[in-house]
Amino acid sequence: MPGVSTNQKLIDWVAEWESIFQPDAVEWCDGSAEEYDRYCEMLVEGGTFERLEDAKRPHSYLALSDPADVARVEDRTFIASERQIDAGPTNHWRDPAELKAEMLEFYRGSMRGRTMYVVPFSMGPLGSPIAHIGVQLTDSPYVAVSMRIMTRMGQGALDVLGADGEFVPCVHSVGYPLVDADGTARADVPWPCDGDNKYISHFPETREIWSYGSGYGGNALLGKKCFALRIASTMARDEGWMAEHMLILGVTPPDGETVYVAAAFPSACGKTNMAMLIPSLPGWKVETVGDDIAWMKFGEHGRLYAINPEAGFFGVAPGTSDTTNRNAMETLWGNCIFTNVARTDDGDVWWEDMTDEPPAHLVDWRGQDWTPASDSPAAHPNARFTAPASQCPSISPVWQDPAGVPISAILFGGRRATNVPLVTESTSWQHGTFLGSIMSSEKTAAAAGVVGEVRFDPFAMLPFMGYNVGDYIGHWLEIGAATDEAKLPKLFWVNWFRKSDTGSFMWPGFGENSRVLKWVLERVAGTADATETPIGNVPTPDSLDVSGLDLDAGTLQALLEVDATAWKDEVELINAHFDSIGERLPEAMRTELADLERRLNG
Ligand code: O2Y
Ligand code: MN
Repeated sequence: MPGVSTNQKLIDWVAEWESIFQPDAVEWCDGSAEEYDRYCEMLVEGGTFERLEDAKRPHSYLALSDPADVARVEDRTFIASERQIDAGPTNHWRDPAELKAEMLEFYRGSMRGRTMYVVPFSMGPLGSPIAHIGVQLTDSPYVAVSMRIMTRMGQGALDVLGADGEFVPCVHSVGYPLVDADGTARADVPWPCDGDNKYISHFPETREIWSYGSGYGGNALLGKKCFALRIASTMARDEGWMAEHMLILGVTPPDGETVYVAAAFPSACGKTNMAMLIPSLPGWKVETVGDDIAWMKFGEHGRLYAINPEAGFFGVAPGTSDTTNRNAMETLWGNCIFTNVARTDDGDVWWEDMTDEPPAHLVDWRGQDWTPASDSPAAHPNARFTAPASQCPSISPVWQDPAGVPISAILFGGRRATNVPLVTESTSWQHGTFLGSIMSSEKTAAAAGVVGEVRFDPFAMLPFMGYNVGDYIGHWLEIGAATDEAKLPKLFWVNWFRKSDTGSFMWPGFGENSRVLKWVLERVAGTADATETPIGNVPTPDSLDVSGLDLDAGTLQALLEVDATAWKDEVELINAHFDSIGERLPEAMRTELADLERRLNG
């Protein structure tokens, strides 16, 4: 029903793909509550959704995926640029024309017997100058309803697009036609996909996304990783802004002004917990603007303003509890979609560590009976909740402000048992860019100061850069050169995971991380002391507020220590990491490394 849009480019594009996919019907999604309920009901009837008990989890659904379709597939994620060097050493490169020809073989007729949904969406508040519009074609109503939670989906996005607006075209098919080329029909399944035959393809030069074969998460909800990070990072490079894998917080000291902080964390570093942090420090307030992605553009007076381009949370369920993340648990009271968690006998959901004691009986994520004696987890480790951000008790009052929030500090995190202090302030934007480029996690637990296998994940963007990692680091330097250094956010490196010689975590983490935020804000304000070290400035023991914490002076010293001997080994690792980035690594990063080495040598 093209009457809902006057955008001829969009109408022609939809018609072109209709002839390729050959669906039985085309539906333009308006994003209404009535439409959402109708699609959910259809998903219940088709066996994809089970409605949870309204008394327990109102207006919520459980989906169990095909066991072959449970996570993002990095080895099937492609960056298709004309030249391989533009995708760089960290992406799977494909020739765009070849990849399109290969995928078209699968796309042709892949929606036979199905409906093609036209899903218009805005990444970011409708009409925000920082937001952008996308349109996803999909044969998955599960994707359509998930996109309504995760984005501003429907007629509002078409209205912003207008007759002449630009959109990022995203095409998606689960790759399970119900009628074959000969006209033979087959029955649908609860979670259609195409086994291991998956393609998550990005064409950064033409700003297109083509996804095939998966219905899960980042593979299928194309606004998230595909658009808001891989394609947007390319748009940002070309247009002078930033698309980053960062949460956004508003932090308010007692009787103080709110300061906005963005933070990049690789997976398994407690990013969602940090995004919804409940501060332990009396009188402090932490509010959530975003939990995963930040788009930042220069606003008035040369400062960076950030929006959360998403409207919902697609969080990992296992491990989420009232102890680890009470705000997330409260967000999930209702209006949610749960995927691959377990179902309780009274029609609610459960996952590992949600409660101290597991229920005596569950139906697990594979649809099998489960008891605490079972030898596999009840929920898949990558089981997810899809929840409206508006339901989060800590949601910031300005999270939908079209102007965004001014960012004063950016944190780079990682999971390091050794070497990396609790918090380190960079000495300049260039030095901070260097710290972001060496973000890393240790794979194996370290004992007695032995470094485990270190995996670098620059800016927590390794799987999400739409172009060459060296150019990406170069873009950070260009952003730094685009305004006065004083107007840029201050850059910090944080590590909640440093271990003692006996192998236990030295920092309590969770709400206590507000103490680190306090020091960060005080450094931004110029009121806290710091000690210079070869890697940057760390708190003086007195400047970090550890009042009321059971933390002895020796542990505090160990948390902040920079061991020059150990760091010389680290320099070797960084050297190898930089070698792997190759010819596009900005010279300034080699300079920073040489300067670090010189400082370590005293
Ligand atoms: O497995 C997936 O498809 C989800 S990946 C994801 C989801 C929400 C936030 N972050 C991520 C990620 O991989 O960084
Ligand atoms: Mn993420």
